[in-house]
Amino acid sequence: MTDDRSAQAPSSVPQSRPARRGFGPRWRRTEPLRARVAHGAAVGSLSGIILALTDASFARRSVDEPPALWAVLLADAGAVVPLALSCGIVVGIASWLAHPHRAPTVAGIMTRLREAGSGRLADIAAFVPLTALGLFVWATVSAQLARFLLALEVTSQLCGAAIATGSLAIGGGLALVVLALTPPLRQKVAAWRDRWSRAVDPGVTLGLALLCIAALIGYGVASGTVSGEGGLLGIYGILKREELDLRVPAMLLLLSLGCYLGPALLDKVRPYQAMVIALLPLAFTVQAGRQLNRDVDLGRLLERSAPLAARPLSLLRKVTDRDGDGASAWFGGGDCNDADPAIGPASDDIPDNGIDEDCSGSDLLLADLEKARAATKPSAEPASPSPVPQDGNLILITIDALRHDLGYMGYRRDITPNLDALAKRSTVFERTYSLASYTGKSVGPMLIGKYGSETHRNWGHFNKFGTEDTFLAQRMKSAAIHTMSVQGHHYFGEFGGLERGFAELNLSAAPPKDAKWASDSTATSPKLTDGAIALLDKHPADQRFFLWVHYLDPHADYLQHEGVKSFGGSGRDLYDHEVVFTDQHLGRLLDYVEKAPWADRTNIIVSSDHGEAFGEHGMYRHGVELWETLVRVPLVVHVPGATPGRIKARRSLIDLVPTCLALMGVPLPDGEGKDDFLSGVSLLPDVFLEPGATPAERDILVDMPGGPYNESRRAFIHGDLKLIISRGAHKELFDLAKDPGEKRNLWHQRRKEIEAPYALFKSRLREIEVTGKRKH
Ligand SMILES: [Ca+2]
Ligand SMILES: [Ca+2]
Ligand SMILES: [Ca+2]
Repeated sequence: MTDDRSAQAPSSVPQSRPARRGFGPRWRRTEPLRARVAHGAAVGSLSGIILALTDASFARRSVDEPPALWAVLLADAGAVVPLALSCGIVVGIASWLAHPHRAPTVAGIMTRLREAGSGRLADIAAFVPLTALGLFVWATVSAQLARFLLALEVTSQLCGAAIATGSLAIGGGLALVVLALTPPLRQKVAAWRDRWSRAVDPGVTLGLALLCIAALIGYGVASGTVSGEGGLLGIYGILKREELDLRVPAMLLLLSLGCYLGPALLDKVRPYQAMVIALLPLAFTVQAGRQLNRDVDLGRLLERSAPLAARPLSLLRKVTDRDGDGASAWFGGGDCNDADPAIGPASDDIPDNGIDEDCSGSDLLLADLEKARAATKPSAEPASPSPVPQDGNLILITIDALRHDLGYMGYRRDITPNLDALAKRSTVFERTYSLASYTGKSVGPMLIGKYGSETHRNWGHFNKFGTEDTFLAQRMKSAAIHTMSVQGHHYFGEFGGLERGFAELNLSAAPPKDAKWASDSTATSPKLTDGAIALLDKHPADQRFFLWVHYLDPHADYLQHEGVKSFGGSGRDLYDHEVVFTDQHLGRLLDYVEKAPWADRTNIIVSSDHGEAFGEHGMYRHGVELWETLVRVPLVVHVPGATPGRIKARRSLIDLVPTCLALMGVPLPDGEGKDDFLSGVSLLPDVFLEPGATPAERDILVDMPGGPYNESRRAFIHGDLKLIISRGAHKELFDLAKDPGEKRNLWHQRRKEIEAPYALFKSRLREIEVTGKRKH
């Protein structure tokens, strides 16, 4: 008997020749690489269109009045097809290396598995499902171990080492268990063969094991909490988190799987035909290049809400930016002259030179600028404010991620009884804006008294600040005021400058210095209040003091606290529970202060560093954007002797430092020093506003410079118009009075109302550009 097939075939039949290329056995024909790549690319391209349909549906669902499906689909496909096509080519090459003879199919893979197990089928049928179950148990136990270790107050290196070691040990142990269980299961499988012949099929046993794993995960999702509590399988409860977005990994996985198994279906299609099928959908990309120029809002919709199209769209803009000014002339990039880097949407428009440098649609007019200048001339100083006690103290309380819509603002739940009581005897600023939408870009500028772009900072996500900038505590300390800081996180304690000027720093509530930063996994409010009371207890009685406490608990992760009112186990419900918890401990501090002998000369300010989103604009948590929910914060200013009141005019935390200095009688910088200036003004005229008088309207700037993980964002509010500028270039305009949800972009209709006021405001900023390696 011979296996020499070439000897049996006519010599003229080409497939009988030994293969010259490829890694396959020489006696079997190797499919040309170009054919597999062409087939993979065709499958990728076609899958891209199907995925774009899903992606476009996600994008449309995020807005109340979505554009037509076909319009979103066309633009989405334009961005997704090149990505899917590339994926098809890469997977095609990988599949050819793994299966050089023919494209893989599920049936083919199973056949190979059975062939490999020939004679040992029962072994394989027992080993394969046990391995799958073992991997599942390993992943589950390791995740639980990590959850347990991350909650401990140990350094992140120690924690990482413990997780790695524990996970390896668990893996080793489980491998032994799988090996030990294989022989008895093999015997069972062999015994079952008499009753059910397919029992020895590894495909069947693996399928049963996967079903079993799916059921266990399903049970874990149903029974676990969003923090992963609820027994071993409870860890899968974290899949219920609203902010967990698995859409992109799921779509990429499906795409890769399609590109891997799809080429077998195109067996009969010639490579050049497949290539035509692959390249034709790129017409969508060419089309999207123009379509997104006509409909800029559609581009913003894809950037913000299309999980898959956002990244390739940004890449397409980058590769089509010819003059390197950061803006493309295509895909809604907004560059009106892509041959001149001085002209682009991020440029400043020089007035009256006949050139529209910022590509807004018209040249800026000097007359409009003058009109804006005249409108912002400071009005006459209000009547001198009621005397602030000259022997006063100041307690500044900031609460991380605290939304503005609290109890005293009419929130439906009674979550801040203690803060509400303070608000009743204070001036409440109802519309206050933070300086950015996340801590690392908002707290520093707030305590320096300059906008983010004006600070001397590094290119960090959590900025460090140069010594050129003077912090509030430094100014207080120079005025012989005793300065104290109580913090639950090292960023505020000894990282980048926020500690400067504090004579006493209490970090007893903070986890270890290098514990993970992104989330807040331990409760700190009790220790923060204890720390603050301890410092106040022993502060020198003959010295005036400034105390800053930053509470952290409302920051994600949201935790459950025993004995505290509960509203539900996730999302806003759990956040509200954290706010109640924080308010209780804030209440303890306020009670202590009220009973202190110096209570009637102690000013108290409560505010926050940014808001928090719960699905508004499809966002959860904070950062990235500057929507109202992210940047509106509470501001309660209690000045003993001042009549309580409410200020509805918009205000910014840029005014915090001048207000604190005015309250404490510390002189403001004269503004003559190059770096020694403050960009805000004191809020005391509002605190001591005459009855019936109207507080002055002021423009608001929320200024979040770019960093390694965030693009630059700026919001400028003039009257009721809010201009949002993304990456210095893309502009959107919303009318907050008529459209508080910021849904309808009015840039093209009403840009002239805000262009000159913004140009004027920008010209007054003393910006410092900081760049660094962009991470994607
Ligand atoms: Ca350009
Ligand atoms: Ca111009
Ligand atoms: Ca212009």
